[in-house]
Amino acid sequence: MVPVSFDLFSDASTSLVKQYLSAELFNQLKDKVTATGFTLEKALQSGIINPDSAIGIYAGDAQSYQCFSSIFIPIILHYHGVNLGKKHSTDIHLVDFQPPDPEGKYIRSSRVRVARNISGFSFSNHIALAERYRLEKQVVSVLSALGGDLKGSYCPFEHCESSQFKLLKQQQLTFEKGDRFQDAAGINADFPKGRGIFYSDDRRLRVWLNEEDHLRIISQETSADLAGLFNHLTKAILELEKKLPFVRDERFGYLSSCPTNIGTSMRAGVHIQLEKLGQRKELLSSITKGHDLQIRGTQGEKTRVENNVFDISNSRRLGISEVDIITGLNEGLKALIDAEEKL
Ligand code: DAR
Repeated sequence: MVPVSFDLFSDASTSLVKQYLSAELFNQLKDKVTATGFTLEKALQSGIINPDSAIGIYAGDAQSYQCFSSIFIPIILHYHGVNLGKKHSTDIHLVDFQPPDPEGKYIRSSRVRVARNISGFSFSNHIALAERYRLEKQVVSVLSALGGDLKGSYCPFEHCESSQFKLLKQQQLTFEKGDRFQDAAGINADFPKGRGIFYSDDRRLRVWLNEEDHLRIISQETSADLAGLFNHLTKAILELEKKLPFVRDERFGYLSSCPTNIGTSMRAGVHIQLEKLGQRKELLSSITKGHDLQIRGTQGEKTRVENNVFDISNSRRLGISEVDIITGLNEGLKALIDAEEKL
């Protein structure tokens, strides 16, 4: 661990935590410790080691958001652009709207995911190995009881045949060791121990266990049937919520290790090929921004766009409901497809 003192960020650092962590705030927080032993020093590791971090801080448990609230709140206000006086409301129910690209002319795949953490356990960047095994056992017993079209199987990485792991990777069902930001935060500790992937028999539902958060519950398919995908995920979330106590805060919604993923913790997006709009970046950007959508590279966060295939997803997660996210994405995609066809 990199020892911290006030002048802890390099001049090259562009992170929000550097912007908001004043000397007095640092001195006020540096000796605080949460019940699980999480400290400011641990929270800042990734942002110190990676000056190009956008945020630069992770929570190690639910209590971090209270214990270090004087640094988390300004970052949350800046990133999510919300008024914290309002409670975050959850609205997650079945929806019914037409797909934005019924013939699949543009949309190559659709994906909706939520992050969830289980009460009583440290987050992925701070959890001890024994605790991670206990968490894995508790969650897998609930996943294994899923029935109907959610029924599936769990593959623990450390006992997964390399041939099976290769197959899961080919089917893009699994996840790899975390990137350098996650690594510096502690998310890769003891990898791959206590990690694994659950997938339903029809492969539409996947649950990553102990990646950046305890659970990443994902519904994914190659069609553009956003409503069907969202409804499938909603069923899974509501089923799991009956037996797993998800960490949720009145103001911040569902809590996650990275403050960018709180609130709904939902990212709903598509891979969409826009040959013409791809040559009109300012038009593409104005339409996405106008619909609260963000553009990522083809392989996701911090990657580049290949062959005009854009990863387009919701930019808001907090102060908006799950249903508003998916209907907003649908409206935004219709506007993009309309613009593409007009060019
Ligand atoms: N790389 C970290 C986190 C950014 C948000 N993405 C997540 N959580 N995967 C940063 O501070 O840039």
